Amino acid sequence: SIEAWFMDDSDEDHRMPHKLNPNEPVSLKELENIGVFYWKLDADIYETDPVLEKIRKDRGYSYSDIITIDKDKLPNYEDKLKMFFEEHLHLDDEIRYILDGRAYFDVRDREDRWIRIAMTKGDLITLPAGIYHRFTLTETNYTQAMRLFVGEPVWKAYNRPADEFDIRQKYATDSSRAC
Ligand code: KMT
Ligand code: NI
Repeated sequence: SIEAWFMDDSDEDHRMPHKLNPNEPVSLKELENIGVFYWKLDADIYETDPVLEKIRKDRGYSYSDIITIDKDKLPNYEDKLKMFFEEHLHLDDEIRYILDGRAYFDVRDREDRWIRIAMTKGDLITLPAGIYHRFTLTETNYTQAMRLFVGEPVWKAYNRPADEFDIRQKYATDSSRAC
């Protein structure tokens, strides 16, 4: 299953785990309560996987591409990673499927604490529109991820503060989620 935890306050290298001491794990249920959903798939067969096909069909994820985040392969690697690690939100869900390597997605909980989600090969995650989050590589400095989207992709990120958007208000007040 997925591993997630509350982060410490240290400013040291953000590619380190940043667990509290003692560790305070966050369960899948707690992630669901803030609108984050997760599947474990077989990334070795992503091109023909019927389970992935079904998720895509059920949820309307018509668009996909693959991003390789590697110093030698990604144009403007440093700038992009810097952007990804700025706390931001999107007006649509962020859907990522890790095909190789490792990554951290950090999301804010209701009390504005950072939760770090450790993603490895085969992990598919959806972050709801309007949630504040950020992304970083781990100490292994490499990942390859499928980016999914409903319809034409919109990559625009709004750095915090971005509370004026309806989708942010909707996310923040959504009563379908537990308190
Ligand atoms: C985002 O908006 O946070 C990202 O696209 C993260 C990098 S994609 C693996
Ligand atoms: Ni994002």
